[in-house]
Amino acid sequence: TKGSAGQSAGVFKPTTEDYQKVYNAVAKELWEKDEYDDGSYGPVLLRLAWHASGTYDAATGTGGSNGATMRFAPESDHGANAGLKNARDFLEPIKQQFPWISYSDLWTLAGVCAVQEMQGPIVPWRPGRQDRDVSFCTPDGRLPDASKDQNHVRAIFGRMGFNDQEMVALSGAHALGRCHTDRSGYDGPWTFAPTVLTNDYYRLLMEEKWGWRSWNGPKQYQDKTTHSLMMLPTDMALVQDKSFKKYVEKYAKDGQAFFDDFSNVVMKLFELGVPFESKPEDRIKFKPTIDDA
Ligand code: HIF
Repeated sequence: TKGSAGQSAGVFKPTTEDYQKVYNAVAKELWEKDEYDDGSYGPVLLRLAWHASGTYDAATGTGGSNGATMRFAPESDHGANAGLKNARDFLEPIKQQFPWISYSDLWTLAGVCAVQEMQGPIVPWRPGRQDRDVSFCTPDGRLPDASKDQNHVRAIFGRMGFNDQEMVALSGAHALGRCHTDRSGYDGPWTFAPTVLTNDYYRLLMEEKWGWRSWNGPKQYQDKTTHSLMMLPTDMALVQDKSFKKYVEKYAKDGQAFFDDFSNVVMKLFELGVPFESKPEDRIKFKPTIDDA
């Protein structure tokens, strides 16, 4: 068949331009649906892509973004994934519009789009993920528990194959979005501009004074100046641990170093466990739509 976009899934061979069209469609919805939460679906889309990818276990090669198994219970019902239905539902009309893309490629592409449209760095991306059935759901407990310390952070991200520097570089994503009492139980944003990616997360960790919040919810920190920002115990672990802290200092001082390292580590996260046929040099750099907004 002649296979134009969206016609026959088996024959159609999408090009870079076709993937850019998907990117543009996600970006358009992101900008249009600006009444959600702090004014953007960007943070929750990034969290979906990360939770899809962060189930990876290097030792067994299981989990990761390949498969998009969070479409199914039990994985969709894992406590760590509470609230991510918002992101999956947001992407459903895009999937209908471009039926040739797999959910697993779409979720990670949308994560890249969210980072870039929230003024973050370009994150090179490549397709090749295939959706898998419910039998590929990962067991509960692979995603991090925010109430824990640096040993837990190292165990979880070490299992995926990350080193200390990469763990800290990734963590800057908490500049974005917020905690919701009806999802994680925690409450509030990490920064004052939760829909723009900056190195503010590191700056606040270094420069702000933090204390325990007194409330009925789970143990979390609040800033002593405005009482309107939060840090999770796992966030604070990054300045309580010497090896982590040196990278926090670095990224607090150098926003460009953060962007460069963040781009690399997010790219790596989204590719964990994916059996690509393409080569690293085939990665696509999507053009952000905010350049011409
Ligand atoms: Fe998060 N994260 N994350 N996270 N996360 C939450 C929200 C977001 C952890 C816990 C939480 C990363 C690491 C860790 C985002 C992106 C990333 C919430 C709040 C919790 C509890 C959920 C809610 O209530 O809605 C823990 C324990 C992590 C390991 C230390 C990554 C590095 C920072 C890997 C990452 O990219 C984003 C974005 C959000 C905001 C979601 C939103 O809906 O606003």
